[in-house]
Amino acid sequence: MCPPPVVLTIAGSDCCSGAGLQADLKVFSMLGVHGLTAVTTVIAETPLQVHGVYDMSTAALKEQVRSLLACYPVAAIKTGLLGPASNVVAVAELLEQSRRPLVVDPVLSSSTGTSFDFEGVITAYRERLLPLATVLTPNQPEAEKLLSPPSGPGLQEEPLELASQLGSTFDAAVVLTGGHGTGKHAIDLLWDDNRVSTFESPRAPVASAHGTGCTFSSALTAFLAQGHSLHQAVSGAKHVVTRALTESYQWTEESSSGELRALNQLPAEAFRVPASK
Ligand code: PXL
Repeated sequence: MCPPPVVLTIAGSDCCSGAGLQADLKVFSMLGVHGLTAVTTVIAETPLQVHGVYDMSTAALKEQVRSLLACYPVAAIKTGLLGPASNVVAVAELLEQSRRPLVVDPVLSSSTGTSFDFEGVITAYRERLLPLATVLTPNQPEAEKLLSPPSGPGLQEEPLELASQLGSTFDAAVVLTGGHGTGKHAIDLLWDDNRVSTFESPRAPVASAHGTGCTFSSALTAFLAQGHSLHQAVSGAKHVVTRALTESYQWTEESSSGELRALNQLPAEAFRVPASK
């Protein structure tokens, strides 16, 4: 039997499995690629609350990535939540010589608003990791932070302006994801070497969405590893997230504050969508 393409996610552990490397692995296996994981940080959380953050040592992170890259024919790599700035730098050092497609999802906060923007992280992204990326997948707040001058006022640009500034600054394609907006449609914008495409879906009627960014970027990585074009891969990844949102199941918290939602808890067939033409 022909082995499937291999992908590596370098990301945090989300113990409730809606986001992080657990979400990535589920998406990878549903899309038919073999997923490897290097853990950067361990997040103790439930879909509505982050309880604690426990970083891996840089040595542990490096050893995971090094040994995996030495052993497997890795076709594409994604980074998610990396933890402290030292981890961002370590990952950049490890991937400097890599020629594989690199998807950087610059996770700077949880869906519930807990900041992961630790000291020096933005600078480490800007100076070390973003220049190595093939494609960046920030949401609007992440794009604004990555482009804001250190300690200056926050940027408030139009999506197209943000995507083109990021793309031309770091010589990468950019997918600015639109899930954080409020309009009737969730619009993702792809900027690729001055070509712009938009991908639109009706905004899913869900109260809270945990793990959409990870689901999107891991699906994108899987489709790239399978040899799809960037445009096809973005279109396919958008489809995966839309299905994940509309078909996610939920639990109701017994105690106080209402509903818990977890993404990716899907029947396998929901993920069996080929990237479109
Ligand atoms: O959804 C962003 C995210 C990414 N990665 C990990 C997380 C979270 C959200 O909390 O825990 C590991």
